[in-house]
Amino acid sequence: MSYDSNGDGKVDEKYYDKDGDGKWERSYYDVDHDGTIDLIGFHSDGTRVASSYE
Ligand SMILES: [Ca+2]
Ligand SMILES: [Ca+2]
Repeated sequence: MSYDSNGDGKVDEKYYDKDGDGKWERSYYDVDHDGTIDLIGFHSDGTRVASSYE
């Protein structure tokens, strides 16, 4: 699942369900909208809001 959070036509948030159970495991964020991923989120509880980032 991908989102364009600032509406500039580029995808800047991506969410992945790696094991196909319907819950998110990993997310990638382009915080400054330059096309390069800056932040990776880990979803230990499966919700859209990441529980930790690296
Ligand atoms: Ca999953
Ligand atoms: Ca960036």
